[in-house]
Amino acid sequence: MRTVTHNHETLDHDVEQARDWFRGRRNLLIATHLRPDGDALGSVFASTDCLRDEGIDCTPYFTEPLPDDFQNYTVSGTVCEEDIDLAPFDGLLCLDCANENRLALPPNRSFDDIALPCCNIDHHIDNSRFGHVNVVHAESASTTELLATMFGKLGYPVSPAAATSLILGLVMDTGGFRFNNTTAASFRCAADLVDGGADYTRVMHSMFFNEPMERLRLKSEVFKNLKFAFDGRFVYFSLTPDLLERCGATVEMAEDLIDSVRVIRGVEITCRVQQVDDVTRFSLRSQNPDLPILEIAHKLGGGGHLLAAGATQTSVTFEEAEAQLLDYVGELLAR
Ligand SMILES: [Mn+2]
Repeated sequence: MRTVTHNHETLDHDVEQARDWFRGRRNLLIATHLRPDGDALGSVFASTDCLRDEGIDCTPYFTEPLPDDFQNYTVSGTVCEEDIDLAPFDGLLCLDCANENRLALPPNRSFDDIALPCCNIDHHIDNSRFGHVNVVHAESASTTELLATMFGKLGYPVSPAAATSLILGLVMDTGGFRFNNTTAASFRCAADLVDGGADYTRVMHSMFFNEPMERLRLKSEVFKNLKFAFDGRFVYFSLTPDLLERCGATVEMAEDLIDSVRVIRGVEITCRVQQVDDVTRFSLRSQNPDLPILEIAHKLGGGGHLLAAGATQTSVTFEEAEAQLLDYVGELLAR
């Protein structure tokens, strides 16, 4: 299996570069993608814990309030929704973010004008390698799985709290080890993290047995209004502020609804079309490795993983978005 060997060698090389990069840093700003999910948050919190233990000051930075579900996982010194003085920092650590345009950075700052040495650690296959040092490994089910591997190779101890954050990311990006990005390495990683004191019970309870009634109401409305096409192989639904309001639900509650819909028998491709003001967000999933919906996301101007991707467009009506989507999905299914 030459590719596997090659990937391991590349990963070892990248991790060595990261080792040198961390050695030269005293004070890091840690950032992730906009609308952070469990993997993004788990990556930021675990890295903060771990790197602080290595004597590096760390400031986790977010541009928006953290989703309720994840409030209990935050670390001290987290900065949310505020401007921040960048002068003290000597490095920018970017986690779980495929390119510099998706980064949640301090207001009115672009990646270029921040101009800090940057280390980019991620598992998206289409990562643009925008850092000075890049540890990109698409075979990892989550960025936290990659971080766990990396911290192991670097010999950085992982505290129980950091292990909990790492398993949080792994659990969320694999949908509780259900999605087909789950590998033997994911299970080994999870087992090692539980050995290391990760609170798996707490993660599973807070993520899967703790649904607010408003979300279930929203789910039931979404299921009532699903649209099917191509003999049931494609299912999609729209989310509007109106619908959220009627259910008393928040945007964050709608985040993983697509994973409830993709379980329907016979469905191969799933899409959520979310409209807020002038912005339309597409979230796409495929159940079939031969139907890489990443291609559709790219056509819509977005990106992601082969079988889980998304895109954002402005100034399109739902009807236009729908027509475009049916076109692209039809082409993919016809292959
Ligand atoms: Mn991820």
